[in-house]
Amino acid sequence: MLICGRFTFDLSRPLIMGILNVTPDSFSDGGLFYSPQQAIEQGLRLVEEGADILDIGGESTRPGAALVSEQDELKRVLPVLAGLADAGVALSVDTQKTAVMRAALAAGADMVNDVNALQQAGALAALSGSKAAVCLMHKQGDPQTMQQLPLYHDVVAEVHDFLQARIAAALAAGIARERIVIDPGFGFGKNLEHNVALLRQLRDFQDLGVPLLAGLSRKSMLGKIADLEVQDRVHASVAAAVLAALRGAKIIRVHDVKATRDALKIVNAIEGWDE
Ligand code: 7PJ
Repeated sequence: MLICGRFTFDLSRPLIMGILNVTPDSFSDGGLFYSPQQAIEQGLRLVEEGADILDIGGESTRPGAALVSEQDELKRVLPVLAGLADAGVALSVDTQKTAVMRAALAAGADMVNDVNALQQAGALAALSGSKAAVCLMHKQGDPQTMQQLPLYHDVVAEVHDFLQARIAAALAAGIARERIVIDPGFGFGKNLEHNVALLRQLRDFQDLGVPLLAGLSRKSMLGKIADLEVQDRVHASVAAAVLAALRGAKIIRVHDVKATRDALKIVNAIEGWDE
């Protein structure tokens, strides 16, 4: 079960989180700028296509991305939250900033997706007093430099232990276990070998006792394996989503909601998961 603000999900089938970027530099949207109004329209399309959750991001976290000020991030995210409040799906805000978390939760966000796993000062406290879900993601280094030389002794063990420690920190801050989601953070300070090991061994994270989110959509590991440019990675992304679902992922974060939904309907039918 996952408590996610206004929603409670039973997780009897994997959920689809549709990516909604309100940024000028999100790599896999090919440099498209989504204004808040365009993002709201795109969000409604993703709901039509079968998204269960929309992940609204006003700060690109891709490798090498520019930093965004708190004011700019709020100017991007808050109108989209308001515009999609009645869309019938859970609304997640993708941010690392405590102040943005506080403002988004006050504006009704159902979830906070933090690639920094609530490590910024005040972030744990910002979440503790709400009913919102939180995604705690692993990364090594900062988006500006993280792909320069990712180094692990045992990537699966190290990511596992980091997530275990962040779950403990969240629980200690008063965030109920039923609100916590974890994510190994594909591509965040990981080379191809690291990413392959994490997806291959995704089941090793199930012992942490909270739902797992997987974000593989259009990522460079898929391009490297199948020799594909970013705009041609839809089929590879769907394959990765299916693999993640079969290894226990309960939330799949994707750009291509319709394609992923179609594929997961087949998975759900064969695995006997609820539709
Ligand atoms: C992820 C994310 C991910 C979570 C991004 C992109 C890069 N949040 N935000 N997991 N990736 N939780 O979408 O390709 O993998 S931004």
